[in-house]
Amino acid sequence: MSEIDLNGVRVLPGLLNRADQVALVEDLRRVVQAAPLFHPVTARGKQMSVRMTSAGDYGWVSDRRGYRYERLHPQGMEWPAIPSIALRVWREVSGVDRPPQCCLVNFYDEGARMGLHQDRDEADFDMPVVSISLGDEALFRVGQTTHGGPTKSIWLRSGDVAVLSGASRLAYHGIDRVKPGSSTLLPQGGRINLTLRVVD
Ligand code: MD3
Ligand code: FE
Repeated sequence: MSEIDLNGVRVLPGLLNRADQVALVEDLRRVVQAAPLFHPVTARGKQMSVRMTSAGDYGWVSDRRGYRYERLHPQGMEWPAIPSIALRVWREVSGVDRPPQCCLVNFYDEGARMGLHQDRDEADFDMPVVSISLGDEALFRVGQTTHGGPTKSIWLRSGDVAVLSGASRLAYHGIDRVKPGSSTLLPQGGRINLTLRVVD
């Protein structure tokens, strides 16, 4: 499988085979049962179109108080364990010895998107972020480490893994749109993105 470099973002197309994708979705059903998806609200009170939950020691939350990592789900329960397939991907591609402390689960249904942003809520930017895409194809955009520079785009497909490290770790990035009906992995359609992170 040929590796793609998009402004320093390493994309590994189809790293996860179909059987592993199916098994990972099955694990994620258990994650979502234990820690329901919710629409985060920004500090300005605007609801995000992406629904989220997390697995691991920490989950990422956003509400009127701002965004941060928390030990507990907004409804008070502990986050479930990170699925073993996701941990295996981290060991294969992250290049670090530490395990991830958070697996953020983003669910995109038709029309959901994520505006350009940086990921800077983690303590150590030398720790990579690893992303796993499942389900419908998504148009991923990555720019520079400063706002407003040139950007490049690529379609992320089910089974693709992206590794964000080095300079790309602080690059602006986002999801412009999801292509409905482009994958048969999720019976109800939509897209799931997992991001594995070391938090503190
Ligand atoms: C590039 N998620 O959860 S994953 C996020 O597809 C997020 O749901 C998108 O951005 C998604 O914060 C994109 C790929 C990704 C993740 C983290 C990055 C790309 C990144 C951090 C730095 C640069
Ligand atoms: Fe991000």
